[in-house]
Amino acid sequence: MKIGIVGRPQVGKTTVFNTLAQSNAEIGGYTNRGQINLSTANVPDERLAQLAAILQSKKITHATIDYVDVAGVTKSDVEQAELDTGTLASLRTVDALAHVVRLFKDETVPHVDGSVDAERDIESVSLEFAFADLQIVEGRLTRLRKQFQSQKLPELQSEIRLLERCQQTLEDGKPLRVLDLSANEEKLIRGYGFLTQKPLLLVFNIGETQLDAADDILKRFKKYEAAPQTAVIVLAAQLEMELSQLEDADAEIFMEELGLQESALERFIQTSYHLLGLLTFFTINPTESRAWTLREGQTAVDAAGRVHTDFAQAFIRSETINWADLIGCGSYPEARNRGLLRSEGKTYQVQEGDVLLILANPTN
Ligand SMILES: Nc1nc2c(ncn2[C@@H]2O[C@H](COP(=O)(O)OP(=O)(O)OP(=O)(O)O)[C@@H](O)[C@H]2O)c(=O)[nH]1
Ligand SMILES: [Mg+2]
Repeated sequence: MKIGIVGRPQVGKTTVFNTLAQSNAEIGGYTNRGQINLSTANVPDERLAQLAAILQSKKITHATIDYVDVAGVTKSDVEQAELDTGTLASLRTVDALAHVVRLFKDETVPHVDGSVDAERDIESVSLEFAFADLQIVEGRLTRLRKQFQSQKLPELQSEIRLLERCQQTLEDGKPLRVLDLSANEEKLIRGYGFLTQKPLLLVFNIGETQLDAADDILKRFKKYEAAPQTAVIVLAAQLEMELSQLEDADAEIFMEELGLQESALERFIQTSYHLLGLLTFFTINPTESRAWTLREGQTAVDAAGRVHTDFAQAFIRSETINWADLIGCGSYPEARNRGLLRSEGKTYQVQEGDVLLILANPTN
């Protein structure tokens, strides 16, 4: 999974990036247009170590998330989108956008628009992205219409119709997320990587002094979740970045003092998984215990394909058990004795927390 971190200039994007990716990218200076920070981070999962203990796995491998941190989105004049092509290209490949919205107040960090106004910032970034998408739609439509004049192919016509719908939606000031697309239509436009079609996580960045009001702030901005594929979280990025740089024991003491229950990292990941409809399954053996990511609704065959491309074709069945049940039994033989180990076939929909022992018979 790849997440793009976006937002207005100087709102704390790189601070959020450092927190999530446990990274040390420079903060504070205005990021140059086109400059991109990239990092891959483990998805923390306490279940893994417990599962690894069952078969004394030599190695633990976490699921990972790739983070992309780009320069601030500034207002375009109508002629030229301010987002440069390199930034756009790297955002087009992400699975979701995390839009950092500034709520913290700090005189020493001036806001480009002169004041802190979350709703205005959300509006201007959405407009910018809608504008970037619209440019692609219009460019493509011009070419397709020309092509359609010489070749009256029905598939050209359906793509033209679909892009016209996209154009209308964007011109109405709406993101492409609102479109109800069939699987086929979805496939037709997937390659464009439209920004306003990507699931959106609004990350409200509060200051340390606003921590007590975090719940009220969350309530105030929850309304954005009424829009399709949109989720909201509130976090204190600077504080969380400092926390993430501490040793575990010190971080725990610090969190307790501040009355924080779980780190923003965990909340961010949970919300992202939920937003994207993702789940975690595990494979364990003496060599390695590993966590994997799958989409809700995907089957045991899809899981097999994630583990090894050949396994999807050669899939026979999967010995399956919920992770907590396996821990409760302490071993596979005991799980079998208690009848908790199920044999599942190709069409089985993998569930959150399943441990899969995939049986496959690759021919070569
Ligand atoms: N007081 C306070 N300052 C913060 C907070 N989060 C970020 N900052 C400060 O805001 C400034 C900008 O932070 P960055 O993380 O670099 O912001 P950015 O959005 O990546 O900035 P650009 O990449 O230039 O668009 C830095 O001086 C941070 O220390 C916060 O929660 N509270
Ligand atoms: Mg930055």
